[in-house]
This record gives sequence, structure tokens and C-alpha cells, in this order.
Amino acid sequence: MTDSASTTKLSIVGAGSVGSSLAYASLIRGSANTIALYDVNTAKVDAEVLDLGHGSQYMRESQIIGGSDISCVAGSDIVIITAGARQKPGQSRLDLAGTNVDILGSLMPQLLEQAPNAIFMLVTNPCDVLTTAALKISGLPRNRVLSSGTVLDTSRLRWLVGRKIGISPRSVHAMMVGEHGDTEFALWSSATIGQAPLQEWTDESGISVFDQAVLDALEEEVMTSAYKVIQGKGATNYAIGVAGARIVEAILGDQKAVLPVSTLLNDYHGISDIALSVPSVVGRQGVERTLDFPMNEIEEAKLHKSADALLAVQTSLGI
Ligand code: 6V0
Repeated sequence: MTDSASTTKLSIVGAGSVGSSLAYASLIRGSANTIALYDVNTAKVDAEVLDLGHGSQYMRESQIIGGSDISCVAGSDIVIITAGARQKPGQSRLDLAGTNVDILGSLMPQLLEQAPNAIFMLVTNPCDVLTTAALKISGLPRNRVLSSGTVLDTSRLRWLVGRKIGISPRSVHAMMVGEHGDTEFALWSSATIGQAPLQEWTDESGISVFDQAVLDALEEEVMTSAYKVIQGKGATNYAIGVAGARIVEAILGDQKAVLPVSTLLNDYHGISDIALSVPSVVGRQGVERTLDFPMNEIEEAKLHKSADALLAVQTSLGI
């Protein structure tokens, strides 16, 4: 159960692969007391709510409610938006922008009416562009609208690095940042394993493990992970489910956790009016602070490349 002693309500909009997995992960982890699942597809959402409810005995003390009446999200502390089109094999996340911005345009005012005090988290892709769009549509302050951004990609990176050297992903301190998409990148220069700089890590014979070719391959593998999963099973759902639940806990528990969520930047390394992921402090107010971090020249250039890619999409959509 969340650290917060008070009653907490999480609403999830969209009961597809991602929304229902997010609800499942949140129920098992006890991320909120009440979890509401909303979707326009009545048969689908009713079935998901039933199926999740049937497992209640084996979950934490959270209750699942929901349906196709949007009033089920009323009074939420957090609203996570997963509604919208998803990538088909070969499609990039940015290819979804027009359709999903249109869906958001009709959803956001209705959600705000039901949950005027909520923190809003975008998961629908392209989640960075949708974060900027949601802020423009709602007029909310920047801290209250965020996206899961590269929290998922960071989890993928830590798993891959940990697996390579036989160390727990929890002891790998490395982050993916930038766009949740094709221009994302790893912050290798500040990455550590335990306290040891990642780039100085050696195997038991004293041979360096992470040369540039290995770093590039790992970064590429993270970046193409979603394509690989989508190719095989049509959607990614479990990892985003637990990653989303983790962010919910940081917010509802006022944890001040450092996570690479996506947030609208304001003169961050010269970048403004674009949402992308940088290490940020996440607590009850949403994104409470973005953290500056050491970057080498290559990383600085990659950050700006990511911002440029997102700006091009925003401009083409008039956001
Ligand atoms: P899905 O399984 O097709 O589910 C989408 C759901 O949205 C469907 O059940 C629809 O009925 C519902 N929906 C559509 N319009 C509305 C509306 N106006 N109101 C309420 N519900 C609506 O897609 P899936 O769950 O696989 O993916 C959802 C989105 O998440 C896509 O845009 C993905 O690209 C994105 N992902 C984002 C990730 C991230 O890390 N940010 C990770 C995985 C997927």
C-alpha cells in the first residue's frame, strides 16, 4: 500500500493492453486504494474490471471500479491516459501523433471536469508530444502534467546492463533520457554500478567490459526494444504497467523519487516549451523539480537532437 495514510484514487483511461496491465500492476502493488478503469468500449472495460475484481482476494487491499461512464474517474488524485492508437509493426511513436492529439483534445476537458485536482500522466504515444498538448489544452501548471517518458526505457537499460555483468538491475544507476522514442539516449558518462563508474567496470580478469561498441549496442537495443516486442506480440504492456505503477507510488507517497519522467522544460540546457525526459524529482505535486546533471559534449548534442525531433512534430501539429 502507498505510504500515504489518506484514501487515494488512481484512474486509468483506456482499458487496452497498457491500461489493463497498469491496473493489474497497481492492484498487485497496492499503488492506490481505489483504481478506476475507464474506456469508451463498454464490453471491453466491463470485462477487464470483472477479471481484475475476480483476483481481489490475492491482491493488496485496493478496489477496482470502472466502466464506460466517465464519471467513474471523479475525484481522482492521478489520472493516467493510455487511450488512443498504438504502433503497428514498423510504425514509429511519432507516427501516432495526429490521431492521438485529436483524441486527447476531446478527452482532456472531460477528465478535468471530473478530476479537477488530479495529476495527469500521459502514457499514450508519442507521450512527450501529448504532454505538451495536454498542458496547452488544460492550462494546468507544468508540474501537474507529466509523462512516463523514459522510465520504462531506463528499466530496460538497467536490465540489459545488469544481465550482461551478472549484477542486479537495482544496482545499475544509469538512465535513458530525451524523447521516449527513436532519439532517446543513455547518460553513460554519469552511470555507475554500485559506486563504480560504469565505463571503468572490468570483468574478473580485469578486462574492460563497456567499450564504445558495447555502449552503442546496449543503447540501440533499448531503443529498438519496443519494436521487437510489438513485432512478436502486437503490443508492449507488462513493463509499462509496472513502470507506471512505480511513478504513481512516487506521487501518492510523496516520495521525492528521482525518475526520468517527461515534463515541459523551461530553459533546460537552453531547451524550452518541449516535453522530454530528464532526471526529475517526483512527489505529491507531480514533477517538483528537474535536475541538472553532468553531460559530456556528445550527450549534450543528443539532448538537443531529441528536442529538435520533438519540436518538428509539435510544429507540424500546431502545438
Ligand atoms: P489498445 O490495446 O488499442 O488500447 C487503447 C484503448 O483506448 C482501447 O481500449 C480503446 O477503446 C481506448 N480508447 C480510445 N479512445 C478512447 C477515448 N476517447 N476514451 C477512452 N478510451 C479510449 O492500445 P495499447 O493499450 O496497446 O496502447 C495504448 C497507448 O499506449 C498507445 O498509444 C501506445 O503506443 C502507448 N504505449 C506507451 C508506452 C510508453 O512507455 N509511454 C508503452 C507502451 C504503449
